[in-house]
Amino acid sequence: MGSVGSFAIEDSIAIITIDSPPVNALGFAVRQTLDESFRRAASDDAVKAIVLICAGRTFFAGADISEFGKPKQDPDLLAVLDTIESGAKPVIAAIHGTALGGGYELALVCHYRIAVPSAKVGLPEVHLGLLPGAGGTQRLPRIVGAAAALDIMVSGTPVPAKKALALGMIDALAEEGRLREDAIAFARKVLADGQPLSRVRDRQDKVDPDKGNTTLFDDFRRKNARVMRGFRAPASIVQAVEAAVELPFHQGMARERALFHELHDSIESAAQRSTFFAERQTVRIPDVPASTETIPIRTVGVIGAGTMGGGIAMNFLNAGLPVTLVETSQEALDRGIGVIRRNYENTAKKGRITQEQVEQRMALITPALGLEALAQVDLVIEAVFEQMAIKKEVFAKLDGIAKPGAILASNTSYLDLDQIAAATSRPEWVIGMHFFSPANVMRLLEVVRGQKTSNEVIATAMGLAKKIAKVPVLSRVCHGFIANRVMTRRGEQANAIVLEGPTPQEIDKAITDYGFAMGPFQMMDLVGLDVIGRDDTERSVRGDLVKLDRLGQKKNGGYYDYDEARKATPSPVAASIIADFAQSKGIADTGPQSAEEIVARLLYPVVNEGAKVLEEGIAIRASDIDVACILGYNWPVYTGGPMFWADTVGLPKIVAKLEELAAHHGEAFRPAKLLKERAASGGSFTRA
Ligand code: T1G
Repeated sequence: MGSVGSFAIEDSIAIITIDSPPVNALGFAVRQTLDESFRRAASDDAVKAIVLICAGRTFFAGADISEFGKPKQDPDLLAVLDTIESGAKPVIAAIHGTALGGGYELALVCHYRIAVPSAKVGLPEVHLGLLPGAGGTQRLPRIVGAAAALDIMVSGTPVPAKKALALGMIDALAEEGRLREDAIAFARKVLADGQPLSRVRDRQDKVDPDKGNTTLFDDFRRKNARVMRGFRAPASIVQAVEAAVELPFHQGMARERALFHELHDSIESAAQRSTFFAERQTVRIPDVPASTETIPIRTVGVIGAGTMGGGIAMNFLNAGLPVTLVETSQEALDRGIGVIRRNYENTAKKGRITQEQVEQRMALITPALGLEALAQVDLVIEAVFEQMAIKKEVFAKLDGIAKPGAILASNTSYLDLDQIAAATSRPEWVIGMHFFSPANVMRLLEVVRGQKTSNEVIATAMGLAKKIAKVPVLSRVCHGFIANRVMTRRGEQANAIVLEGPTPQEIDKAITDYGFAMGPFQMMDLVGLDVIGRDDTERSVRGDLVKLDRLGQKKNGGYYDYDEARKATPSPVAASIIADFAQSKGIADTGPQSAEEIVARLLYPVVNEGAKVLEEGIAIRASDIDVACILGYNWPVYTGGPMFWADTVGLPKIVAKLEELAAHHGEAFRPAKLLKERAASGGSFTRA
């Protein structure tokens, strides 16, 4: 028996158990063990049926992503699946946890699938820039039909067991906690029934009806154009499912292999696989050992029930933690709680939570009008107006109210956390927990460590992030921390080059074609020019537009004109304001012309700022900067984020362009020392 499994026979049923923490990924040792075990079961006449089960937290969670890009080690997954599927004895896959990717594809070559109600099955390869490459694109349509298969594989969303049963993705539910016993009983029943074995690959009844139905696929592409935009894998999945419908199985498998290899070798998939691991790397802090004791957080206080405070509170309510929500007036409190309820009601209308869950979460809120209500909470998160004086006042009061051992967190997005901590007698207990709006949706949580923040408080905040479904990125104190600081460079460049010839629509198109959902001018019009430029001191195009009461989408247009349906069209008024402003500044039309040049001008300074954030020790690692930009600013994940993308562009090319820009536009473009060093040494930011 291989090193990661066990083989037992109970009354003619072979039980093959794989135990390869943390998630029974189908790495080399697991594949070897599976191959040996199934060959043994096939050759042992005492064995009449086989149960395949996993120990630990989950059934196989897929191929071992860490093996990608490394030399192949036989037996490869397809060979192992073939050994299982070509056997003459019934095989029952016993599923708990999350049978995902190659894990569920392995279940599909078994003759039957039984799962506990808490299990989920799915094919999430699309999130890695891949498609199910072990037969999933050919077998799943043969079980659920092409339409359902497209949804499952293009969304990548795991399917809960009960729904999987209804779809036919599994054949039976086991009792929670009795998976092994119920799987063995299921195997006995299969033997007793004596039905001839049927293989998923041989079924045509779910795919034949769609032969020639090109409308099904064209409609799917059209309906999903927005979410598929810029990605390669979704389009390949659609092609693979078309092959499942139109071609015999073995030809469909060949089509799947070809499409899989194209994706596997793409930069997009390398970027998305890198991001998968980068998101899990952020919790590793060199000077805060993983063994650091954390503080139990059972109750939370949120100061401010506005957009941010309400969204922050929802994260903890979703995790079942009671929240004391503090405002300065009953009217503000009622409004804030009303917004939270409406958010939950809308989620319930979409079927994502039940009405009962809405009420359960609302019942966890304790409204309060004074900070005194926070005297006993374990964690306080302040989300008041972004002004240092106000924050200092709040923290000074909190210092006199909060119990010893309470963590005092600020949601500040730019301000100096050390100054805020200094307003208290307990700076060790002060930390930044910077949520991104909408706080109940965006997965990034920037955790800001002050000079004096204790390791226990840092470890607690980083651990709490996972509990509230966030990905934490640790930052030291600087203006804007990580994501806001590096992405501010993009906004600055957009405002600069719009004076040098490129129009707002040309700049927005260049950046949306690069992969962002929205360009900087579309974003400013959406948020509101009076909001975005609220703190501006010097004259700007934005300020001139506001003076004309052009506030963006909400009023009279902004950089664009809008019709009643808020459809944007280029604005002659904005063009004239821009031209006048440029003339007043003596700026000539010397800006970047091509989309590629616009992207370089907008994003190379972001990379440069990332290098500075690294060399100043604000961020621990380059991939943390990528995670922060992908999860905080929707930087297109298939580029890997600014630092991964810079490596694919080539650091010397970026340095040369920045030097050229510095010569024309000043020192702000001068490449950071670390960037120049990496470029000169042939190094990179994110390559191992
Ligand atoms: N390969 C290698 N390591 C993996 C892994 C995988 N598939 N999945 C998880 N890990 C590691 C992860 O890096 C972390 O390591 C630890 O396990 C716990 O993960 C041929 C080609 C299963 C739902 O995409 O969705 O099959 O940081 O922190 O929140 O068609 O992990 O502790 O050292 O995420 O409880 C398809 C990816 C692969 C599933 C558990 N499968 N994994 O979530 O724990 S491609 C996937 C997940 C494929 C075939 C194709 C989640 C999880 P460390 P975690 P979790």
